[in-house]
Amino acid sequence: MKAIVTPQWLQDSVKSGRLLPYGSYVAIRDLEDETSRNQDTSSGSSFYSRSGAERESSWQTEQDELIDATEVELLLHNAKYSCLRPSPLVCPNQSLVKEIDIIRRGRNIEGEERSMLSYSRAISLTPHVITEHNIQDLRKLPFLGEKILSMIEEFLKTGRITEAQKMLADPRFQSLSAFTTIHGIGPHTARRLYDLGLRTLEELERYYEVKPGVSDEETMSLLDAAASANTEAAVEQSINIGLALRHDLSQTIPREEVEEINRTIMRELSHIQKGCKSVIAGGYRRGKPQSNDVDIVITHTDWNLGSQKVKGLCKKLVQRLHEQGFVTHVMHLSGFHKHNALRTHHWDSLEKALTVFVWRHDSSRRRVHRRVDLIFAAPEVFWTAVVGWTGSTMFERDLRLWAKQQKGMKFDSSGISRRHDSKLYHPRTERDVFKVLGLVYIHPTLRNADA
Ligand code: 8GT
Ligand code: MN
Repeated sequence: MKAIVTPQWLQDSVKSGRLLPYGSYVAIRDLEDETSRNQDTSSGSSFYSRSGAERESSWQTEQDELIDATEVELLLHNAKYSCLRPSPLVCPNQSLVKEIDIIRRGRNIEGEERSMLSYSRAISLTPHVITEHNIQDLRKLPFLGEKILSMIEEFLKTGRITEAQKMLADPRFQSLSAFTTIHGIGPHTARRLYDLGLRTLEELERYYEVKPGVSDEETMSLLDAAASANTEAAVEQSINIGLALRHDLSQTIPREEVEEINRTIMRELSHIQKGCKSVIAGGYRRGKPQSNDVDIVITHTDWNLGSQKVKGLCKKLVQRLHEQGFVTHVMHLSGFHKHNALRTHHWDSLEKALTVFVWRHDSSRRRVHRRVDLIFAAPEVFWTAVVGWTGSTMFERDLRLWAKQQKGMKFDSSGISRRHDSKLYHPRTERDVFKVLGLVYIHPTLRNADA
């Protein structure tokens, strides 16, 4: 039997550190009605009214507002893979998680991948309440190392982790951290810039000859160089844009604006191709009140012909958004080849555009530049793309690991395949994605396995 409950059940359970009886949280409202209303928040406004036939084709439905409590009970709190565990947005150990995250960031900017991963893992493993009394349980987890355990102990005693505090005070950590906040600057580039003697973002601006707030808007020429995406010049260009717009791009985006950006983009898209639909993925979908960017996954509602209809749409849409004054820059545009054999720079072979969006002068909104990622997927891989772009990063990592190590399958945003015979799966719903991978469905708001 299913027990469909309201998100409040989850919030209260998280607060009390255990799953509560769900009797008083059962959603008694008319489910059918509720489901169709919820859908509207994630698809373009022009596609609200669906014909009966369309409504029946179940692959479009997304019922992810309500939570099935019986399913949550099937999840394993101490499992190694975060795709087997429920990870709520805010956990009772948030201050501990933040402290460990400082060390994780330190490892990341120094390029110490393996060490960084063990801190990421430790972070994802701490959603339940940890006290001095149950630290023994934590010690039983074979995948938490001695060093991190003693840090947790130190935190429980003193409310601080010495190594994290040292790191925060380290000028090198401060410079590298600041540098990596700029779009296009990863740990490697940050260290290279530091070695050149650069220390502050102001110095970076001078080095790149960038004026804050001013960026030449000729970057649309990148559109034509699309195939050569991720060349040195393109990376350089995106650093330039990231630096020039850093004061805008560092401001977070509230949920209402995320939704409005999605509606606006889908309205523009409907002028090019009717019958598309979208899901806002990323942190928004995991329930974050504020996002750093907007990730929109788009497909066509026609299961059979959709694949043809989305082909080449990404570029057309970006061009139109630019003409209409909504997109000022394109940092990256890719996926116009069916398969990226080397798979070096990107995780999947979907058509996508990483853009800078801004409200037009005629809009009542403030003109703050926003990072918006547009991802196009054929219907057969729409839900794998949505799962792949919903995150969190640790959740995705474990999903790929789980598929490979436990199921002999390969998961990425552009599809699921079986390794031994390359059989491809075409899930029609998000639940199908989990089913194919042999996993209990995990509600998006329970995929917050990062800090
Ligand atoms: P935020 O935007 O508020 O910071 O939070 P977020 O939405 O969780 O982070 P994000 O950096 O926007 O990433 C969203 C998800 O997309 C992450 O889970 C990440 O794993 C995934 N993702 C990328 N880049 C790429 C990519 O190139 N391909 C695929 N398939 N997934 C990606 O960030
Ligand atoms: Mn995002």
